[in-house]
Amino acid sequence: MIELQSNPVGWISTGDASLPRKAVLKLIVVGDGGVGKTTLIHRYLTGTYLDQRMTVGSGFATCDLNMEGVTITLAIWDFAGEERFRFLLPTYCRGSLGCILAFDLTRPPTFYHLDQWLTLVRSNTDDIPILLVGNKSDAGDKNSDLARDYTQINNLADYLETSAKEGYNVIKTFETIATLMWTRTTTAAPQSLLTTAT
Ligand SMILES: Nc1nc2c(ncn2[C@@H]2O[C@H](COP(=O)(O)OP(=O)(O)OP(=O)(O)O)[C@@H](O)[C@H]2O)c(=O)[nH]1
Ligand SMILES: [Mg+2]
Repeated sequence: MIELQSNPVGWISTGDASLPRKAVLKLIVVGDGGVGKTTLIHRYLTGTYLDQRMTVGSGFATCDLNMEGVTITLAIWDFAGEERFRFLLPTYCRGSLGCILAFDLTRPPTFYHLDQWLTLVRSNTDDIPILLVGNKSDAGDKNSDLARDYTQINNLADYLETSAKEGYNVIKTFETIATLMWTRTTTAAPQSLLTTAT
């Protein structure tokens, strides 16, 4: 359904004047330091694994997706997980339409810190879909039951286990959240959140 385009091809006409021809959807990626957020994004955008250094402040990347015949730009904001950057989060959340909330399957404390992240995201966004991701499935124990319970109790969109190292479920993760964001945007969000290219 969604096609990653490494070279954006400009306009795709939908034939429906009511739909924007190009939209920018802001996605935030949050979770404790070292859970693999930057590695996941890098894997998704390049298809390769690269050992990452700690993010300082935030990182930013975009890619174009084709959603129901409309080209959308996914603007991916990669937030540094280290505690000392936490004060930046409210600003960083502004205008976001979706969130990947990640923890590390090899480090249980990163799971127990999810509440803090959720509170921060929810108090600075407007009821956006949040996808829970347990990363490093190549190295950690599966934590499905606990994480699925957490997903349900906290009304999160879904839970996926990933390996940025091996590429497991990485494309699915970004496709899932992008689809949720697109659906939410076209059905509920104010049109002002869509940037129509001219
Ligand atoms: N085994 C394994 N290691 C991973 C995986 N994903 C990331 N890593 C490693 O985990 C370490 C941290 O990854 P980062 O992507 O820098 O983590 P981050 O969440 O962006 O961390 P901050 O920028 O500090 O918030 C790196 O050494 C990665 O190579 C994975 O799926 N499996
Ligand atoms: Mg990082």
